[in-house]
Amino acid sequence: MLTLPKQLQKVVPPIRQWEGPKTAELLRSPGKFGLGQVPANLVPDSTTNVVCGFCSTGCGLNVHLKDGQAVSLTPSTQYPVNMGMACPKGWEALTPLEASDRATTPMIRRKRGGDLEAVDWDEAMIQFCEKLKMVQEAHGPESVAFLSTGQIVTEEMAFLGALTKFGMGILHGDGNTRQCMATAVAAYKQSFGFDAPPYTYQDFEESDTIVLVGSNLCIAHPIMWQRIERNQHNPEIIVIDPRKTETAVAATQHYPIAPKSDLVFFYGLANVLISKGWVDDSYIAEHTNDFDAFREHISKFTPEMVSKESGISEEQLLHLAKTIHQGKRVSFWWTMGVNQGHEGTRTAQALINLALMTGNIGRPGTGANSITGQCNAMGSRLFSNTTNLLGGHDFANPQHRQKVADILEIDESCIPTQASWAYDQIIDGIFEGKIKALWVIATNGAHSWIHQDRFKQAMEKLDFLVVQDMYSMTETVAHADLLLPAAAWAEKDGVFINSERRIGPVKKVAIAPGQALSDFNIFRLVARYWGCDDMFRRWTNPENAFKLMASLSEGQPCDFSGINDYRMIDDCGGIQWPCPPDEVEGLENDNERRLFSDGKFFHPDQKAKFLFSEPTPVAEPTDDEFPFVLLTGRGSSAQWHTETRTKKSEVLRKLHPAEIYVEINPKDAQRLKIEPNSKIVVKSRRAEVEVTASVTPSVYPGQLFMPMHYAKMNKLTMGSFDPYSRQPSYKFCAVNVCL
Ligand SMILES: Nc1nc2c(c(=O)[nH]1)N[C@H]1C(S)=C(S)[C@@H](COP(=O)(O)OP(=O)(O)OC[C@H]3O[C@@H](n4cnc5c(=O)[nH]c(N)nc54)[C@H](O)[C@@H]3O)O[C@H]1N2
Ligand SMILES: Nc1nc2c(c(=O)[nH]1)N[C@H]1C(S)=C(S)[C@@H](COP(=O)(O)OP(=O)(O)OC[C@H]3O[C@@H](n4cnc5c(=O)[nH]c(N)nc54)[C@H](O)[C@@H]3O)O[C@H]1N2
Ligand code: SF4
Ligand SMILES: [Mo]
Repeated sequence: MLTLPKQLQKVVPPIRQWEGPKTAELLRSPGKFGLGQVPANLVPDSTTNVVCGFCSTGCGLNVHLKDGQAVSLTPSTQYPVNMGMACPKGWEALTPLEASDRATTPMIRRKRGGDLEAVDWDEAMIQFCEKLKMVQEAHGPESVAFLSTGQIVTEEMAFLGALTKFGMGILHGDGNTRQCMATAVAAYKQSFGFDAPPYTYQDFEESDTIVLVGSNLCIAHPIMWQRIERNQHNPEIIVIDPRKTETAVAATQHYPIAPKSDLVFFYGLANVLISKGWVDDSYIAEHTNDFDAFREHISKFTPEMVSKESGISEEQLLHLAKTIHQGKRVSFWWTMGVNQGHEGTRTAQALINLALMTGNIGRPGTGANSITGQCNAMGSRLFSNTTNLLGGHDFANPQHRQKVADILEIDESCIPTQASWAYDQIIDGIFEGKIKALWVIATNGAHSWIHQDRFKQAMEKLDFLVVQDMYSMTETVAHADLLLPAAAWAEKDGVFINSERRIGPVKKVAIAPGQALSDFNIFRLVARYWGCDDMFRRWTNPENAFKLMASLSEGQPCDFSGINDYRMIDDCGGIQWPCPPDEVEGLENDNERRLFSDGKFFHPDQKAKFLFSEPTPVAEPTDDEFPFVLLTGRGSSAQWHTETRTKKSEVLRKLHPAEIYVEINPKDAQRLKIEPNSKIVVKSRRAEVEVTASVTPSVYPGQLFMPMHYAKMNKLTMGSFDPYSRQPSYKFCAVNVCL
């Protein structure tokens, strides 16, 4: 907790309190912040479509209302994403709202080790502003940071980013999207000139050759997998994953490559394609740069060498190359097996290169397609105001700053001229004493960040930690000095942007418990108490904020300024960007958008770039002491991340093991005399964790797999980062097992 030196108290700027009646009363009165209000704009006894609040698939769910409140839901048959389907999480999406550990009032921990005590919003806001201003005053603008999320609505992300950076003078903020999508962002920006996943889900159905790399679609994106199941072209489904995952079992070809041998493998694959002449020369010549240098670079990745590194035989490599060559519509898809790697950006680009050189981009059923994770990761990529200036702009570009300032009617000098530190740099900054206060919004880093014990130490080092969450008992809340209670998905309005760039509706169909407020309204309160609310006078509600965002997007590759209001999004079944005003006509009947059909990319010369590097070794190779590679990831379609939400559903709890477990190959188990379902210890250089042994051939000898959903998992993982994206390498560290 922060104790303020006497002399400093004088210099802290006064906190501007709410004018007129006390905040709590204002919050309760209808039409202001809407606490406890019956949801507006909906017919009381009707059905309305909202987008699911878990994964990036963005399924449409029909919420059935009684007296204006949600009573149940069914998957929407009309929504173009899911066509009547939903996974178990979607069906259970309303259950977590009812949990008994919902955060219902702001809470303060007055002394370290003490309990959180309920306070009203007035006191919470005064404490929040006083403490953060004190820290800033004493230690400068770098000393306060925020960590946010891919799971709040886009309007909230934009508000948070603008409030902190333009209004509060905070320099550094990042999100859990660093753990997740940063690699894809860096790869696309460098290769295409803008962060632009090019596909539409229809491509799953149109493709005749589907290459899934480090992606366990059946578990992580079950409804995307259903879209593949609807494919009428008898497609080859190729899975490249060290594990025999549920998706690998369902595929027509599985290449169990050695963990983190992807870069070498794909360079080798490119080499085979080139040496056989299986490339599209005219596409390369017309639409790309630097192919010759790329060809030169990969010439040393001979089948023999690649086979040795990846464990995939030369014949198999040739067979894969041939399958890609024979495909008329080949699509490449990747997720965390690529993004969460020490050379993830170049690996993603190795896939982009394959699509470019075979001309498999811009046509139905093709593409170099990064699948996102969280419901609104794509919203955060454009509007979190962390690595990009709002709307995919550049902090360092004076014209961009001026444009944003003009649209928001703020002074250009309020906008920082550089992007923020990345997540890991913020954590390091805490250890270096540069960051003293942290505001965490809708992410649970004390469970999900790498090298967990170190993360928790960092939280304890802070002078002041604010956590804004819908629950009062998460691993991160356990360290908080102040808890701000947030309304959840379905208790607020806004939009999510799904993996295929579709902007879809989120609606207030339920009332948040107690004093909990939507994140949007918490940001309004903060602006007011901080004294910068004049700057945000136009951010009166999410829809008005949406209109500002639409203006900010104008002229950008993500231009959606043709969308006038929420109703239009609803009427069209969601709208994919880009959607400038001249592309609005006929949208209701033809709502599929794919990028690059004209072969024009977003670099100034409109060409895509071939990018490549020398492969590099992993940070922590296996050795005699730690002979196993630990892989981590999603465990079941019923579990969501740190399980704050999904564990609240009795139905979902029945669909996965209750206790932490590790998957180990039968040969290893036999050798080490490990009985199925016995307790064993997994040990890394960071920690030891007791787990249940799940003996299964889905992991290969020498490898282990642990799902990320159990609290202790990330005690084992280590911090190593892709140099371009600074995304952590969650999927490789050296461990051992003992009885
Ligand atoms: N049920 C459920 N669904 C989810 C989520 C959830 O928590 N639960 N989370 C969502 C989010 S945020 C995300 S980011 C996505 C993640 O979706 P995915 O990326 O599909 O899921 P993961 O299980 O993390 O990782 C995918 C695969 O990468 C493989 N892999 C590990 N190392 C390597 C390697 O070196 N090379 C290759 N080629 N593959 C490797 C793993 O074996 C694993 O099967 O899922 C989303 N969907
Ligand atoms: N070992 C390992 N670790 C991993 C991964 C892995 O593959 N392996 N994957 C990584 C990936 S890809 C990701 S995306 C991260 C996810 O990591 P986290 O973001 O830490 O996981 P969540 O459980 O989704 O945390 C979201 C938090 O926000 C709260 N919340 C939900 N809705 C709202 C809301 O509307 N407002 C507010 N204020 N709070 C809300 C939830 O209660 C929860 O505490 O984990 C990463 N960690
Ligand atoms: S697939 Fe994703 S978006 Fe669809 S219902 Fe399941 S969790 Fe929700
Ligand atoms: Mo993620």
